[in-house]
Amino acid sequence: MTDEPIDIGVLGYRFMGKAHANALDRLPMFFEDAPETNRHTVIGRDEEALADAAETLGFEHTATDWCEVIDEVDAFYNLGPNHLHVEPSIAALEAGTPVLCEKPLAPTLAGAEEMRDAAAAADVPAACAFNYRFVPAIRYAKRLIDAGELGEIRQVRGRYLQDWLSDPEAPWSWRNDEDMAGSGALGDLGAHTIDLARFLVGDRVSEAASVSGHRKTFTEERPVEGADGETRPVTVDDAYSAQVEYDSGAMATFEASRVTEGHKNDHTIAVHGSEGSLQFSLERLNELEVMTGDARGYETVLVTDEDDPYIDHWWPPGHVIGWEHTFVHENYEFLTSVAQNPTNGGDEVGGTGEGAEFHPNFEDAYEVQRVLDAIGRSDAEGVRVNLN
Ligand code: SOE
Repeated sequence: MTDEPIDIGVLGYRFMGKAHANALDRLPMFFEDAPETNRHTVIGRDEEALADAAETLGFEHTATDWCEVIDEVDAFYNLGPNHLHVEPSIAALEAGTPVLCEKPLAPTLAGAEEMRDAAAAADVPAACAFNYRFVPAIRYAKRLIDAGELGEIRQVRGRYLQDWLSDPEAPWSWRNDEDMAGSGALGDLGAHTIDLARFLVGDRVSEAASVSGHRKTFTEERPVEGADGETRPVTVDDAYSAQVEYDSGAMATFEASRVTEGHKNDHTIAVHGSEGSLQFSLERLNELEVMTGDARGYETVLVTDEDDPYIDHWWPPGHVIGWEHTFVHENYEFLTSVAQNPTNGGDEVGGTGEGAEFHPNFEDAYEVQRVLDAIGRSDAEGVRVNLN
């Protein structure tokens, strides 16, 4: 592992910028073996806002052109809107700079394919930030599934429900625009669930073989904030639902919505096998509901023991952790893979968690994007889409 601090350049400084900067701040305090990092440059368009962000988030420099940064830093974090994922990430990889890109990988399948190919050619870590893989209870669930505790996997049910677009007067943003976002609830939220299902049961059910999907836009126009009376069209879905059949014959149902009254950040996934079931809800992220063996119902397992994934890094066992910790774990794994990469002076052995090869990588995220794309096509064409 290289001893030099990893210089990080970050494109974007709002929600995800803060989540990752917070993670970088926590790492040396709680993860003693995490590589040292240096918040080098924050990139954006508005110089005044950038200066504020640099101060608040602890970056040394600001830049308005990502082209000038990708070669200067040891890791490039692409936290911009989805339409900015493709070109800067590929350019960074071509410059030999490891990339951590927010999800979904790209607005379109073609963009995701280009990114996957660039990552395959680059030989440096290329990570997609599906942060829910780093919830301790999710990793605990994967251990149970991998150990065969649920038997043969038959069904997965996943939903991600929010309500922040429920009000038709909620302002328009890039997340409502197909060119910038690619899709709505489908890519923004559904990508998380489809990735999580793949993470949990992918080794047992393989990839999605066929998909049918449905998307719906309930509010066609939204007001532009600060522009009296002006509206812009909503060109993405407010909600989607889908049915997936995996190569193994296992089936999944997925849904997400940004207009579900009464649900704030309700990401729930359940896995049912021939010998047991488990279910997880993000709103109770320290818990896992498990039913195995001869049990006649679910047992609530509090995943806060010192043997549970990542828990020994935090507080004395039994103390709960939160949403922001998923970003700390994700950064820990990604930065370890960067430090261990031979092209960065690392030795490619040892490591923590997943080891030197970081997952979810661009290949994983491309597989998710194939499912997103198939759901979109199924809805547009009114047919079931085969993926094999
Ligand atoms: C959307 O509301 C959003 O912020 C997503 O973009 C994130 O990926 C999700 O984790 C929380 O909700």
